[in-house]
Amino acid sequence: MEKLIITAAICGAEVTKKHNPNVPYTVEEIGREAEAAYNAGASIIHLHVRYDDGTPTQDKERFRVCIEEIKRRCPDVIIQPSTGGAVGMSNDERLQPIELLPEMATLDCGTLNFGGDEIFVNTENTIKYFGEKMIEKGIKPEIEVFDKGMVDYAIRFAREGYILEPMHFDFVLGVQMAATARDLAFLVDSIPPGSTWTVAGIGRYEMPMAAMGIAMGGHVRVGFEDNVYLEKGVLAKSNGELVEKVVRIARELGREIATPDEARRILGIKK
Ligand code: KMH
Ligand code: ZN
Repeated sequence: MEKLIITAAICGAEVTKKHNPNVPYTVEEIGREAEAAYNAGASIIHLHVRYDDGTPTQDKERFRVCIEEIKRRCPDVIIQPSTGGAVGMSNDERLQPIELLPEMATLDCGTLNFGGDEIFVNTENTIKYFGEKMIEKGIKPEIEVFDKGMVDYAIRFAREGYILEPMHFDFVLGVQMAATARDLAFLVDSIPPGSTWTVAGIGRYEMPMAAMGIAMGGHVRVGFEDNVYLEKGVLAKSNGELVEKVVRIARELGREIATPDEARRILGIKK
């Protein structure tokens, strides 16, 4: 098995300090949380940014200063800005961070319910538009999959030239699609040979899904964006604690942890 790539989704757009006071908002807090995750073993930082009051933003300049702060603290980590942003943002608003030419960025491959009355909209044209932009700028997409149909969209759009292969998928389970072993196995079985994948379980499903990802030879995403608890009733003090827990499980299961450069090789990213 390849070494394990751990992605830390340190901030998200929806979770707040009311859920966990350690959720980062300021540039300094975002840098500190990225560093804690990196020191614990994360090789990729999945990045959303906030204004100091916690409001999510896709503002290019805010991304620029946050990325500079992260790179100052962990120069070799892979930074993966979100192009999902927050529900309700326009396409061009969401795409701003790719102007900074990050090594990776997310590419959400379908529309889904996002709690209450919220809908996270990714039409076919949106997916194609984002895919083309990422090819143009040489950015490796992480294809965000919340449902099986999104795998099928990615396969179709790759065939049509909007996404390059081999593809890298992130299965986000527990938002719309259930977070079960059966669902994860179904998704893994559905992606083209030669693809890579990671799994992110939401809320209480985070660590069970991480353990399954480790055992199945996939990769793992954890972090405050997906879950704020270290264990039942215990808030995590930092994203670092969540990454440390994944590292402990991986060690028990005999899986070594990838460095950022090893992650680049596994994902086919040229630095
Ligand atoms: N905040 C969600 C609406 C991504 O980063 O690409 C979208 C999201 C997915 O988090
Ligand atoms: Zn995200």
